[in-house]
Amino acid sequence: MEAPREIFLKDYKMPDYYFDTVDLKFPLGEECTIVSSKITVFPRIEGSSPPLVLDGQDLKLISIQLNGKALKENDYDLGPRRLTIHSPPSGKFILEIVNEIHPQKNTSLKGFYKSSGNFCTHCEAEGFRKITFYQDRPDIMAKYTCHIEADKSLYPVLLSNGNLIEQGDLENGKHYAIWEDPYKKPSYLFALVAGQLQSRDDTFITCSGRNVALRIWTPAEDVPKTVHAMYSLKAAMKWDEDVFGLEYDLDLFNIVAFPDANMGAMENKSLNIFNPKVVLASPETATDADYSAILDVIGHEYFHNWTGNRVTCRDWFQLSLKEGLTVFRNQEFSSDMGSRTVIRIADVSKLRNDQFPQDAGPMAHPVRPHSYIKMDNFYTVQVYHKGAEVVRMYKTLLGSQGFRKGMDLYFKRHDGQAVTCEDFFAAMRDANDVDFAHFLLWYSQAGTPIIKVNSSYNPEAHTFSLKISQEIPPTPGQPVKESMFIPLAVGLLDSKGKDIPLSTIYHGGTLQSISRDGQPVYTTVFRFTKKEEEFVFSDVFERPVPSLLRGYSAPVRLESDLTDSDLFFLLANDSDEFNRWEAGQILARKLMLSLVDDFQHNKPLVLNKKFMDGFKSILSDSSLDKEFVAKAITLPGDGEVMDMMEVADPDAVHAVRTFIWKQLASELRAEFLSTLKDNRSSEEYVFDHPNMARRALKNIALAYLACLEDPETANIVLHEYNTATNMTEQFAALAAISQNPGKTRDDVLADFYGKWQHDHLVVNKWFALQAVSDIPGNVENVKKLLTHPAFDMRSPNKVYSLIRGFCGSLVNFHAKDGSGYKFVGEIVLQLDKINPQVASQMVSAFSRWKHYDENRQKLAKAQLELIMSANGLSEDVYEIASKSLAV
Ligand code: B3K
Ligand code: ZN
Repeated sequence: MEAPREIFLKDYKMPDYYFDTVDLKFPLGEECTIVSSKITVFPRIEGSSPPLVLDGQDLKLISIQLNGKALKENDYDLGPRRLTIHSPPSGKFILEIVNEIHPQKNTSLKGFYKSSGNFCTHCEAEGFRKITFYQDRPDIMAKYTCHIEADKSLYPVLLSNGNLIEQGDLENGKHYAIWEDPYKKPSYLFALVAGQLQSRDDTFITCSGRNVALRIWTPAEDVPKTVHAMYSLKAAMKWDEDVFGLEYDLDLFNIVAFPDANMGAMENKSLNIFNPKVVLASPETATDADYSAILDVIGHEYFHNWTGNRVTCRDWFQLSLKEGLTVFRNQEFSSDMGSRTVIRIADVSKLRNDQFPQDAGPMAHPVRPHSYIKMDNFYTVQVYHKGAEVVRMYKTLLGSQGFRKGMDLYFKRHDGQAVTCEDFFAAMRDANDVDFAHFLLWYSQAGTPIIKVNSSYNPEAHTFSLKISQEIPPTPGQPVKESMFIPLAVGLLDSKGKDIPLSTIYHGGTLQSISRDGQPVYTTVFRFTKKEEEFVFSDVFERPVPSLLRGYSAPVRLESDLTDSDLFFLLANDSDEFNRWEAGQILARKLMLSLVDDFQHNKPLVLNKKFMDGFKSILSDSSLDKEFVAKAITLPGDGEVMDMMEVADPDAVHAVRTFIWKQLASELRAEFLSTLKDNRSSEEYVFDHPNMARRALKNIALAYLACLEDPETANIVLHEYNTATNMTEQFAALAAISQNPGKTRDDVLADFYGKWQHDHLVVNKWFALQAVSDIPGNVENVKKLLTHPAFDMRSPNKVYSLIRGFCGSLVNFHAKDGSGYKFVGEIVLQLDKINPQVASQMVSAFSRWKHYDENRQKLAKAQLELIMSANGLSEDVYEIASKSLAV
């Protein structure tokens, strides 16, 4: 094996050759597949003929021809990763290569593989090189045809990108299909699927009146579960036309649900391939969260057709150009289809629980990373979710119309091209004629900015001042940081809780008017760009309570001088619903951290009465949206709380959470019981916001009640489980029951498995629920589950449920005796032999080992060292483990 090689953004060079057309042939065999490719090649500089270097991995080369002439062995060099053709002809030429691959043996699920009897590809990133020799980089965009031949009874369905231009029968029970994609694309968007599949068919009429055939392919028995996916696809197609004026560009759009996949989904041109968990749903088997994820992910992959496929990335460092933008687009889509506030809350919670911790640890990297060993390790929350926040900031700064103008210009300039984050920035800037070059730092500087705000009111001058400072903590390779361009949305509340109309602001030596065209303005966006700045509102006639960072206008940590009573006031009154929730969360975070401190000093834990009253008033406020209430009475996640601690203490966080949870449940028992009663419904399952909100509120009440462990509530929860008519309520009741060890838990878990053992997706939920359990000593149960007949280490979904689930347990993954770390360390090494990409996701659980106490540091470090010393370690795991140890 070649030593792991780090690739740097600064080393980017334009390719020496471009490809124009690519014709591929796949006669699918039971032992192996012989891939033939015919590529039209032309040099970037006319007349030059430098060596042509092709990527290729795990391929057996059979032959190479240039312009119809076979190459001799000394005309080329074949290494484990590359094929170099020494002296290609100058000018345009035809390159033909034949090679052999073994999809049946490919357990990495990257490139071309076979699973559950069907063939499938996954090429992003750098996976096409496992299919054939190619310049496997996104700035090589070409037009493809794909000719597939296979046994007709075993593989009746043959799919690839673009349009089906020919199909027919061959001798010996075989058949063939030829697909042609009229759009140029990079190799990572190539796809091929062959197997026993059936489809749900529908049609979408585009805004220009074209009929697009829509097909969702699954094994026959799952077709009934694709109704919601089809609804989501049509909604996404319409939304992109309405909001961005983007129309689908072919007459066919295929989605395939393929059982074994490393990730959620893949946006291959006109042939999206999905993990079934984000396609298949029925009320009996999928939860509201699953339904929402399907809407989100179907939208995301569809939106890639423009943001990713028509305009793609120049190189992999630019990944956020397509991913950050497309996540932003699917967030907006889901917000328009449901509740904007609730979606925003969920997105910000994800940032705090997952993105902030990564940005503060050894794997911190900018939205546009500077280097990678294995690109697959950089499909991260930084690139996706912080990247989406960066796109959101353009919109906050430019307004909806300005943002749309920028998007229009981006497509006008770059359709059919492979471009960079600067190109996106330039389109936004030029379309709006604004100057904010400083904003580009968001792409290159890692770390979460800390913003401090101090306020003061001058009753004589009627001015209200906000003094703001920023600091960005050091991250690996970036010890010193520059100040960022931070859009800070601010409003002011009067003593009655109403928004104060904002008239003028004094900043940087000038007085600027805020009100526009005589219309009152209640929220203004500061452009905060220096280390320290002051913004002074005038005409403020009473001391206001400021509502800062409205809608979470920038991905920062905000520290302000707001008092607890200001926060309770905002919780009760802010017109910005997101900030109402936020005020409650700040209070909850403070409370949890102070109780953690008490716990660590062996002080008795006491729940602040004001907090409980605030909680109670939210719970009983019938004017509030029910899903908002459910979110508001949910405590900040473990990841978020631990991230705020100097030394993360899983035992203390677990003890405090359990304490608050139980206290609230017992003090508000009556309220939770009536919430439960008021939100039952015997109506059929409907996926819409009011019904989801009702179920969310009912389910959280149930979870609180279950922790009381008294016979009456235990019976109520069991009754909910037994009478539930949909998975959202059944699974919530199961989860509530499984908090408490004992016979009821065991019986209900067994009953649930008995009911659903035939349904893989439901069984995965059952694995995950047991894996994440904080019941002490659960590592033994999880070990047992590894041998359960339904578990399979080769299936990523099963590994994610059981192993990643286990890593989420404060008590058991972080067990003081090291049993959790040892267990996961061993699994990483086993998994690495099967599927390095999945293994590297599991090793990431150790990344923040330095954030824990000395004992845990020692135990986790030992596992990382053991992993590093293993023979034949994959580059994927090597990169995460070595970077984790390097801090
Ligand atoms: N672009 C794919 C991600 C591929 C993952 C590669 N390891 C799905 C998506 O983000 O849409
Ligand atoms: Zn994506």
